[in-house]
Amino acid sequence: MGRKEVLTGKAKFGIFGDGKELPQLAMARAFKNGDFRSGYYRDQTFMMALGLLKPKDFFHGLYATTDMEKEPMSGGRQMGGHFLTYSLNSDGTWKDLTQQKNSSSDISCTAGQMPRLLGLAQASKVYREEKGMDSSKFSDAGNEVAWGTIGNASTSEGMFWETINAGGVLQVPMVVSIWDDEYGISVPAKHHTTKEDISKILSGFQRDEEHEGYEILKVQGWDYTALMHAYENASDIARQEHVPVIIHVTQLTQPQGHSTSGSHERYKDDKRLEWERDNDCNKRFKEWILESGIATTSELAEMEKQVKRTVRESKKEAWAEFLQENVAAKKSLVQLIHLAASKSPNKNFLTKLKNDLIAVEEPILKDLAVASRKSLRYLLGESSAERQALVDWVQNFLTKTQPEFSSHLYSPNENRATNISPIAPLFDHSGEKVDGRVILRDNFDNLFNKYPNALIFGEDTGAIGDVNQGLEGLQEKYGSTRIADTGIRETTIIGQGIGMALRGLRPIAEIQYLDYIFYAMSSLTDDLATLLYRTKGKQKAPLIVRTRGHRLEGIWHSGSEMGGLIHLLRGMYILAPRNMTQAAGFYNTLMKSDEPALVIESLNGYRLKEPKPTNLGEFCTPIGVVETIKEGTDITLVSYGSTLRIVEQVAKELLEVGIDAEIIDAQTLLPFDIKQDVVKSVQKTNRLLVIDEDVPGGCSAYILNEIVEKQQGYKYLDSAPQTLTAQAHRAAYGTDGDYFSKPNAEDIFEKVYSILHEANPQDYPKLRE
Ligand SMILES: Cc1ncc(C[n+]2csc(CCOP(=O)(O)OP(=O)(O)O)c2C)c(N)n1
Ligand SMILES: [Mg+2]
Repeated sequence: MGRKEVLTGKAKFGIFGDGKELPQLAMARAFKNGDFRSGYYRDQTFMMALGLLKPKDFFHGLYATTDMEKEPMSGGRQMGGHFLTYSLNSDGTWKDLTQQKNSSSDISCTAGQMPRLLGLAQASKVYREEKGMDSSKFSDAGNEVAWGTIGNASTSEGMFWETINAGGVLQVPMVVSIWDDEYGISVPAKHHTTKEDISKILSGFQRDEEHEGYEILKVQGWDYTALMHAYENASDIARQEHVPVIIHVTQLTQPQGHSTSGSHERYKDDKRLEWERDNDCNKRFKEWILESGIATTSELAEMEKQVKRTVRESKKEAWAEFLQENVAAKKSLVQLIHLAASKSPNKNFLTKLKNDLIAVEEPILKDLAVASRKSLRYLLGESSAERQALVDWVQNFLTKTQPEFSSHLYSPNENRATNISPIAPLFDHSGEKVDGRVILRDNFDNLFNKYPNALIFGEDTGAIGDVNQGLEGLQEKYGSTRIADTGIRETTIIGQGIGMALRGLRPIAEIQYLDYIFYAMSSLTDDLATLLYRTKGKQKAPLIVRTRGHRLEGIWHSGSEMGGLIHLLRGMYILAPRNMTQAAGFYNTLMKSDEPALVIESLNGYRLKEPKPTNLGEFCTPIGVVETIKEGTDITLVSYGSTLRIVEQVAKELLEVGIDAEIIDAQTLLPFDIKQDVVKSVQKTNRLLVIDEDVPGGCSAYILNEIVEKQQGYKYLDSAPQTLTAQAHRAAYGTDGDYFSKPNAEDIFEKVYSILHEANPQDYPKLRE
């Protein structure tokens, strides 16, 4: 029935759980309150079995109804077949997750659910081991299992293997079910899996007497009693022993094909089609029910009839609900256009518009937006009350409708990161200056003391206290669960963070160098950055990602690629502190908030001396606020991170030729300057140069757009606004490589000088021809 909705044009795309029903019933039976699912689009039966999804909800998902009350899985933001439960109250505070069955919100990227699964499972382990925190809403002594599901073909993805390995190392309570239908859309197993058998090739992960590892179970997907045993067994092993389990569910089918985008007859031969017909898990389940005398043929026939009726009614109701408001809105809009037409010289055009709208029997929001907005073009220059009524209608309609598609990119709640009040760092009179890394270390010490649910992990993060000693000695103090080393596996480091943050912990995931964050980019952009948005505020993962970058040398160590990050990570905060006091202040602010962020520490700043604040762990650097670090009158220079140190040096040199530059530290790249302070500087200097070490058109272009377009800086400019960036390539190695790849002091000096030369060649004669 769902497929038909796509064929008739009511829905755009449909993907369903058919062929995979029976193992999901077994999984639902073993699933307990407090447990979490991290799965994919086939799991509708599991969701329905637990009462977390109703047939009507499913149809609303197909129609993409924007009302979350009606389409509870994403309010129309995701394709249907992507599931979730609600972890948050409407004010953004946590529900008691131990009292409900939980599903993290699905994403479409195959295997993208795996890294997060690791963290969901690890949370149980942390809650079992760490006694000093209030875990009452999240865990009962770590007795929760994280249940993963994945298609057989998706086990080809690197994310799958990385997660499996990490799960074995960490020994966390996760049960990974592989729904094996021997295909991935049209591509058969021989192209996906060595030996065409995923559990066979995973067998090296099987635990034995000498080694920890996995329990690996293999079970046929139509065999209900075997499935029930497997799932009960898996649940016990994972829940009690915290040993991960893999359940390879074989011999599943995919009736009709992968999705509404095509039939499976195109790629399965007659033999396979016949096998699927004979062995579909529902068919064999039915045979087993009859053989066991659990029900009679007529009882089952009656049941099927009733189910069909329920689904048909649900479908009808959902479509009626989807249309309800639109139909009412259409009625009022038709009336308004009619009234406006009656007085207008453009009556004919407006009447045609009205009639076209009347003809749309099942209007969607777009129909209403197009007709209403177009109608105003025919009323240009008129000043009737009828026109005004239409204008008001359009405004109201857009104000009400746009948030349905655009809300919750960031938190609408009180503790949104940009709402956290700044607290200045305090200094005593000793004037003591210490290495930047000491400020970070002692600030982290304060934070781990203050927040018992905070933990940090990454490559070299634990025993040695990170590669720059910003966590020196903290593992001894807080233990190896909270200050932890991980394997070299950026994607699952982020996955650990996402999963644990979803379960109430405050993880800080460390990516050793910025240039290696790209290994984890999919989990960051697809999962973390979209989480609040795609759940319309029903789930949150306040994960802090810590990394170091800027101004280093070499293609994979320069740490400059800010443009890529700010574009892919909308939904996160991106902070580029120029020194370790600013960085520490950002961590303090973020811990008070509950939103995800990326903090890029300045790699060449760990050994630079800074005055040590006395209120460590307390002072808060504001997010979204720029800082003027030198006042000046002739030009505004905007930069961030380590490049600022060069800009500051150049500003002194510029004074020698009579140019007094104002320097502004952007500090926060996402969001940039929410108080719009830069334009105030431009009003004074009338000239603007944005300097960074990213590629041309990268982060500097974004900043320029913010100032010139959003802040309307163009009004105050007497010279063309410009950017000064690195070369278009990644940075070459060594001092010379740096000098000739990234903007250097001479580049900055000459660029500023050339802007003033152009404006006033008399006072600033040509520097070089
Ligand atoms: C990263 C990524 N690549 C490709 C796709 C397109 N795609 C969606 S489902 C699918 C096949 C998945 O097959 P399998 O994992 O066996 O699951 P099944 O649908 O058979 O249950 C593909 C290629 C995707 N969603 N994500
Ligand atoms: Mg498959």
